[in-house]
Amino acid sequence: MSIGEFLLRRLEEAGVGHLFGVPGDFNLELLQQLEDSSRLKWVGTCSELNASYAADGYARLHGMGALTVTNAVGALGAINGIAGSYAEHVPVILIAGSIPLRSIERGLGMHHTTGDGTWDRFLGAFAQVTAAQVRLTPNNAVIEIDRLILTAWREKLPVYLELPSDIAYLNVEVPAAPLILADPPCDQERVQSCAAAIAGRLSRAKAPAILVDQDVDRYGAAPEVIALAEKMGLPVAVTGPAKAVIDETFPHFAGIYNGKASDSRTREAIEASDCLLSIGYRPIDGTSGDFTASLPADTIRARGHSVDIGDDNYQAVTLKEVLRGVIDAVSSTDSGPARQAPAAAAPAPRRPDGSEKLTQAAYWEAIQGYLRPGDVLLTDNGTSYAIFGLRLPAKCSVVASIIWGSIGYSVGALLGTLTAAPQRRHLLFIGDGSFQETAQELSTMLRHDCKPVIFLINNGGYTIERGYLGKNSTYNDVATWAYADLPKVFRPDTTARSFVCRTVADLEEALRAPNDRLIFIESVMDPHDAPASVIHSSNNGAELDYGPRGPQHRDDAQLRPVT
Ligand SMILES: Cc1ncc(C[n+]2csc(CCOP(=O)(O)OP(=O)(O)O)c2C)c(N)n1
Ligand SMILES: [Mg+2]
Repeated sequence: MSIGEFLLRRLEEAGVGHLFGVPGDFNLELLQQLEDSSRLKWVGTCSELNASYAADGYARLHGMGALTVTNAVGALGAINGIAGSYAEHVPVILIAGSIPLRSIERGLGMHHTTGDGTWDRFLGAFAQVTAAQVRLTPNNAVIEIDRLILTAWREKLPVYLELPSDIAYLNVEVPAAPLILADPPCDQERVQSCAAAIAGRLSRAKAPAILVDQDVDRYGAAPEVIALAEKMGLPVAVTGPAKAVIDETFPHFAGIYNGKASDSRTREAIEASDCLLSIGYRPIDGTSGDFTASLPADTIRARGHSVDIGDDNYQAVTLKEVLRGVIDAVSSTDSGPARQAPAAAAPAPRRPDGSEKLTQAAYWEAIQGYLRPGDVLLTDNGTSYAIFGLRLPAKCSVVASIIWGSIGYSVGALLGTLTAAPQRRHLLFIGDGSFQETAQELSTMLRHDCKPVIFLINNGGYTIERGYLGKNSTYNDVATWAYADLPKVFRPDTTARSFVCRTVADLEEALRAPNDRLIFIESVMDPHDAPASVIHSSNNGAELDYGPRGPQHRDDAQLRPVT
């Protein structure tokens, strides 16, 4: 089989049904093989950055994603998104069609290189932000393709493959057996003693609890966490990046833990626990309430492939197997209702008069009412972070880049989630500033007749940043676009429904539109209107970022909470 065909076959066997990306002379031969074989579906994007975001969004719902780009100019366009996948633990396969081996062996300078006879710079760049990198050759292709795909899947991290353009059509001997995505078997003694140690500690504790970070989703362990919590009646809190990983309608769901910024009951459940099972917890500013988090001394730290309990470190164990062992080892606590009441829901509704100017408060209240079970919610950085304060119906998913936090991510990611799960309803919450980074990918959604609902907040700029610094500064302003006209620009024969909402009544009308086509809802709001949680977080961020002598203390330098 040819090397290119084998690569496509392996991707297909790994469950990857779509390939995102942008063509170039160095990957056209692989794209021709894709077209000839019809193994994967091609989804061309407007930019490599957006392709990297799309593959990431796709992987979050589908388990793995892939993109192909051309040498260097394409690959470096995608590197921001790939680094984001690395930070957010998302398995993405980046295939860079690269310069022919002939050029490398003969030292021929080529376009899309730095022109100085070097070839390894981009492998070096990607070594910083991927779990594995390789330049394929006819000698290594069979082994390395499997190694990289398996590494991405096992580590939940991106990988980078260079496919030189002159080898894709060469035939090599390939295995007949399909690629099986599986972890190496655990060491059974280690799994059993680890599970017994966790079960013993949880059972002896008076107030045991579980803290879930996003790896629980990546390793597919949410059903086990829920089963354990149910059996023992344990409260389960999540970090922001893990919002919706535990169904928020689950009776033992205890809210979002974020140090001092948490609801008091959530904080109590975690910090006053005498045995906390924390799973994949990564303390950064946004998951630790700006480093005010204080986990109990007796915290068990479980990860994808290892567990720390007191002095013991368990290796050769996988999260799901450990949790299954714990579930079997603990006895059922007939606790009846949840020990820990779930954290507070969204603020009590206030009935605004329909003709009132739209405010952030009224907006998020209306959005809360719009949500349905099973929705996929995407959010970008900005005041749209308010979705973290909403109470989600059953079976919803949240896709956001909280740790990496690259604005514009959510537009590309939306293309990916729509491609991965077309049967679900997808809602994007984004600000004008973030949207301007990657807006053109809307055209790909229209091209493929996708039907998301896009909620865009037009507040003239970077409101979340105004809470750090520059409350009235022009550097926080953006150009005014006719956002709601864009569907027409990107697809002249579009049937998308577009709305511009300035009042509560406008928004209510837009929300009544049926979901039978793309809906674009632009909501115009005041640049100084922001949810209190977002303003607090920005104000705290400024203290961390600039220190006590920073410019944020000047008069009127910062958007502050309304008192
Ligand atoms: C790629 C990138 N560039 C810049 C930033 C810094 N940044 C974070 S949020 C933000 C503003 C977002 O503004 P908008 O999307 O309009 O949201 P709003 O707060 O106005 O609702 C900026 C510039 C970033 N996170 N990522
Ligand atoms: Mg804005």
